[in-house]
Amino acid sequence: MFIDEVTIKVIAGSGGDGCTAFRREKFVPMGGPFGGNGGHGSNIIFSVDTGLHTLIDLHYMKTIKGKKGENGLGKNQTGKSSDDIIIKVPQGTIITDKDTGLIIADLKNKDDSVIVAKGGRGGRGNTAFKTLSNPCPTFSENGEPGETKILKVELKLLADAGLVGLPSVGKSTFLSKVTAAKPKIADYHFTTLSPNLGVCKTSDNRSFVIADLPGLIEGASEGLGLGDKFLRHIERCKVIVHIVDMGSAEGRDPYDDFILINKELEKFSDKLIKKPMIVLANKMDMPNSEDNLAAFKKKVKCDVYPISAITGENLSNVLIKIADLIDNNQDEELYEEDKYLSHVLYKFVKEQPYTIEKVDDYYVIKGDEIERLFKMTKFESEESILRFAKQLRNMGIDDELEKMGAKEGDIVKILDFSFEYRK
Ligand SMILES: Nc1nc2c(ncn2[C@@H]2O[C@H](COP(=O)(O)OP(=O)(O)OP(=O)(O)O)[C@@H](O)[C@H]2O)c(=O)[nH]1
Ligand SMILES: [Mg+2]
Repeated sequence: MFIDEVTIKVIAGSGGDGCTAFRREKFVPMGGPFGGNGGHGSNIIFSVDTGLHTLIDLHYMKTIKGKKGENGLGKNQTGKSSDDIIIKVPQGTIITDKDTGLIIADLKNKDDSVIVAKGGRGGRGNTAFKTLSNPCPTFSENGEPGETKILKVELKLLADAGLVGLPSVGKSTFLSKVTAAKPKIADYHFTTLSPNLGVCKTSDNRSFVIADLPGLIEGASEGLGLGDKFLRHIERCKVIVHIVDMGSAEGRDPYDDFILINKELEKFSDKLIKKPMIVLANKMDMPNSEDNLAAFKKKVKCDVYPISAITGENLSNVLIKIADLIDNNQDEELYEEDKYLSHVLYKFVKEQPYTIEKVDDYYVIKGDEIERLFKMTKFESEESILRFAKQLRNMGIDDELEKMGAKEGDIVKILDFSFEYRK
């Protein structure tokens, strides 16, 4: 099965918790704090594997979860960090954050990889909080939660040349003759249901990647047949190889076919039709093909290369022509469907520190920063609660509550925790 779009949830590992411990040794009086920091939680990384050509593995995963870092230990020992989770994806995978709509990465090179969700840092142990005014803190932090994101993962195959044409014109036969790929070939329409890739070597030792795509029909750009689902894979090809059937066994006029396909390409996106195109007149071994070719050549303005995919006639010459066209069209913009994709937008959305809303008689505080601080606080220690209260004050939450008319004893909620408001 060929899957080229997947929505998936990623939850990076939280940091390990910090440790509260004290030095107790026989001849060391007042040993002081001795608790180590937690380890880092696992990052979730997407990394290109050139052997993959579909997102099927992700399709079955649904959620990818990282591991928590190990907790800190006594004797100031730092917890072990968790290994990163590395997910292999095909070259040409584009990852978008569904909440912000920002593209996190466009993995177009064969060594590309990106952290899609960062693991949390380890919570600090009580040793880390030691100061002159507080030489023996009795609290430590929980680990930072790992980032959680909903990702849209899309695959836009990266091939140098894309084969287009009506069904049964011989696209798959061509691919099978010029590469080692073994696509299904048959005399009925829509034999090819998903793209096939092959690497082709020319007689002068150049190589390029060809994508064989399902056949296009009238209305393909609006979704008819296998439709627009596959046209987007052509968006990233440098060159379009347009195959026309000169045998006209089905009684079709090759010129009408040629115009029909071009119209669909243009309707899908005007960038497609501007791509360099090479026209191959196939099935030249058929009885009427010479006459058809002569008529066809009179009507079209571009060069037409006669071939027979079945007998192999003229194929090696044509490959040289395709390689030339690819080499002469290394201009990024021509085959980059969206300019912004060349500058990937990494996260720059400012997180909202907090919002306060009055719901019934409660004040509900929400926000990434405040919720993170909350999760990193261990509420079992008095000192740690006081520290949290101070952090709220420093963020201006106390002032904001007062402005909203909060009175002594009113209930304030953060996540599933409630406490009383005190001035
Ligand atoms: N005589 C002749 N038949 C050919 C030639 N190339 C392909 N065919 C035949 O045409 C039929 C369709 O070939 P495919 O390669 O499956 O065509 P396709 O364009 O990939 O078709 P779809 O995948 O359905 O879009 C098969 O029966 C092939 O044997 C050729 O050069 N000469
Ligand atoms: Mg085919």
